[in-house]
Parts: sequence; C-alpha cells; structure tokens
Amino acid sequence: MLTLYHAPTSVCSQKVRIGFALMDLSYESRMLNLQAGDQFDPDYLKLNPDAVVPTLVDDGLVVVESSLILAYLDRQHFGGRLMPSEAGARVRAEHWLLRCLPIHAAINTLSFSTAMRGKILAEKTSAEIDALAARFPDPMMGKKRKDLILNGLASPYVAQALIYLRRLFTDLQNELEEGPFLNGASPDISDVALSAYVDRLDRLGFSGLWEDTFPRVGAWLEAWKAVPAYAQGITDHLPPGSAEAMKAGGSAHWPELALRWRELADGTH
Ligand SMILES: N[C@@H](CCC(=O)N[C@@H](CS)C(=O)NCC(=O)O)C(=O)O
Repeated sequence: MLTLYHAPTSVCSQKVRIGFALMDLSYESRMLNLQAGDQFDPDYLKLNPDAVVPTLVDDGLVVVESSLILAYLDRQHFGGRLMPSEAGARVRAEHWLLRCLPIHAAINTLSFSTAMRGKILAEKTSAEIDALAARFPDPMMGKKRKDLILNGLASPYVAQALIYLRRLFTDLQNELEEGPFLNGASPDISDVALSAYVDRLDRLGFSGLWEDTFPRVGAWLEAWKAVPAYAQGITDHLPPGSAEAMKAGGSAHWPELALRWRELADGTH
C-alpha cells in the first residue's frame, strides 16, 4: 500500500501528486499542515528527519525527496514508462531530477521573500519568527527562512535564486525546441518534476520572468494545463482563497523583481 505524506500547497507535494495522477496510482493520503508545524511531530521526523514533505511509504519502505519519489513510483509501479529509454534522453532526464534541488531552493526563496513573507510578518511577532527559524533540523534552512522573512527581495538568497532561475529558463528554452514537452509530445519524468516549480512562479504573478525572453517555457506551461493530471496534482488541492492570496501577495513585488531580473539580464546588477 502506498501512503503519501504531503501538504496542499507545497510544490514538492504537487509534483508528486501530478506523478500519481499521470501514472493512475492511488494512495492513502496523510495531509500535513505545515503552518501548524505538523512536519515537526516526532513520529513524522522518524520518517523524514529534515521535517519536510513529501514522504512516501510503500509497504514499510520510506522514500523521501520528491524527485526520488517520482522515480521510485515510475520504476516500481509504472514499468519505468515515465523515464526515457534512449541513453541520452535518460541522462538528460536524470540531470533534471538532480537539478530539482537548487530549483526548489530558488522557488522557496522567491515564495518566502514575497507572498509568504507578507503573510508571516502580518501574523507573527519577531520572537515567533525566531522560534519558527529555530525549529528547522538543518540550522542553515532556519537561517535562510529568517533572512527571507526579514529582508524580502533584498536578501542575498534572492540574487542567488535569480541567477539560478535564469539558467533554468535558458536551458528549458533550448531543450524545448521540439516541444511541447521536454521529450516530445507527452510529459516524461523531467516534465513532471519541473512542473510545479514553474507553476508556482506563475501563480505568484512572476510569468514575466519568461514571457519575453523564454517563450517556450510559457508554451510548456500552457501544454501542462491541458493535462488532467496537472489540475489533479495542483488546483484540486488548493484551499479556498489561497490562489487569490498568492497572486496578490506575489504580484505586489513584481515591479521590484522585474527590475532585478532586467539588471541581471543586462549585467548591471
Ligand atoms: N528537496 C526536498 C525539499 C522538500 C521541502 O523543502 N518541502 C517543503 C515544501 S515544498 C517543506 O516541507 N517545507 C517545510 C517548511 O517550510 O517548514 C524534496 O524535493 O522533497
């Protein structure tokens, strides 16, 4: 039996749910409330010592890391059909799975320096923000979270995230030449792994990051939106009002972010 520990708006959970839907696999759902701190429950920490979602349990076997969960599900329960078989395509797909780690770090940076920051600053005292940062098992994650909340787009993590995202979009633009998906007509494992990260930027109102310079990224996202698994993994789980709050919270920062993005492109930052 497959059990998935996940959270409604977590991008890493979304990508795994898209995978589940695409592979037509069912699972027992254990939904965590990250805002309430469910990820720090001692029983959950035994499964996932980093206190993050998602975690998959397959008949007692624990699998962490969203990209590894996708690869595991595909291999064990879908006959490997999401992984390209041709050697070069497979290496490229595996490379994208690996790159999800820094891509997630960049998405997390832009979420917490904009929309999430506004929400946290409105709801928490500075002592509560200190306590929130101190809970992370990895102190560097806590340090980063606090810096993003206190400094927003002025945080040094933002500069790093923008450099990384520029590389991501440049590479996607190149690799999507055949389109609409990375390996042709239908999504493979790398499309699934990347989908929710780009979706999050779109939902924050940051589609200007690719619209002019990297149009194939927008076309890829549009192609994704027509795949039923996409809504099943993302939209169907959004709590009421959260999409509107995310768009408003992110869009308010778009003018400043757009300026930083242009400076990066011009080499004047
Ligand atoms: N590299 C991990 C990252 C997992 C991760 O950071 N998940 C986020 C949600 S997308 C989380 O659980 N955050 C907990 C928190 O913010 O306290 C993966 O892909 O599974």
